[in-house]
Amino acid sequence: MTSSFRVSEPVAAALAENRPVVALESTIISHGLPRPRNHEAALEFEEILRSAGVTPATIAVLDGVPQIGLDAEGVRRIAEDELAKASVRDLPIIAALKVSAATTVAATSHLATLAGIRVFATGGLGGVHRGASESFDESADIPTLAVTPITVVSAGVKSVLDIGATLERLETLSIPVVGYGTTVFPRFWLRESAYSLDWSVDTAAEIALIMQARDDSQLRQGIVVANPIPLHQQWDPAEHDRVLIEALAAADAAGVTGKAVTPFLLLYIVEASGGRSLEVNLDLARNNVRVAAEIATAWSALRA
Ligand code: PSU
Ligand code: MN
Repeated sequence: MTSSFRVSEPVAAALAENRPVVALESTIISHGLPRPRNHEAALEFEEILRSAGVTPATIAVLDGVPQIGLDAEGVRRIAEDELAKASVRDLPIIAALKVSAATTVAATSHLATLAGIRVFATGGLGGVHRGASESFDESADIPTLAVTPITVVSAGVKSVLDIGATLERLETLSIPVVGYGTTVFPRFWLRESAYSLDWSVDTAAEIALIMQARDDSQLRQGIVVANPIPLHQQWDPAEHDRVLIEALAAADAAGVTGKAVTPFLLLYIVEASGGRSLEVNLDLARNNVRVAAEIATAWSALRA
């Protein structure tokens, strides 16, 4: 069997030696953050991991080949080039046609799992969009996590989504959701939503134990770690509510559909908030990367 993906030298060495590795996605860089901050962010997320003794594995598809771990030129490409946005269903097509693409949470989870990586940090998960009972717009992130054994650290889902419906889908698909230092599901820019969680832990060691128990029970599902932004860093709720209503109306008026919806909303909100939502987005993502580093370190220690 020939390998359908390429694992970078540092990532391969870390995995072989049971040293901690954290996967990072590229859609947040290519389609979720404005330039040039996206390039700085991609480098910074990797640096946060390295300084915690964790090997970063930023994942993207370059010229048809899935890359598990990027070099400096690869990071530059996901930040500066016009890349496609690839979810799982796009992977065979972009591989065959030798296209370059940024990977969503779903595609990143799939590729990281193929490479043997167990922990992944992102900003927010994709979920069920508002009006999904009409549009059927549910991110492939959710069903992919039902069949992909990765632990993904996110600040919940963006408040642009239908949070209640997203949590119902996670329940239906039997995907464990654990609050990290919280009993309330976070909504990305804001620490809390109206939805409480059944389970909460305070340490990375407990998440590692949950991962081990998951393996022991031979479940196929991944684990969602809901890591809220610290209160002092969250977005002002009143401004958030105002901009959100405006953004949803703008998406509706522009008639955006399909995979363009999430990038449209995110970039609209950055502009309509005068950049404030961007700072909050970066803070919550850094915070997720730090927690993922702790979890990957605890996982390596547990297996040692
Ligand atoms: N949430 C963010 N920023 C992002 C995304 C989600 O805060 O950039 C990206 C992730 O890559 C996620 C994708 O997997 O959007 C979901 O897109 P869709 O809703 O089209 O499935
Ligand atoms: Mn969608």
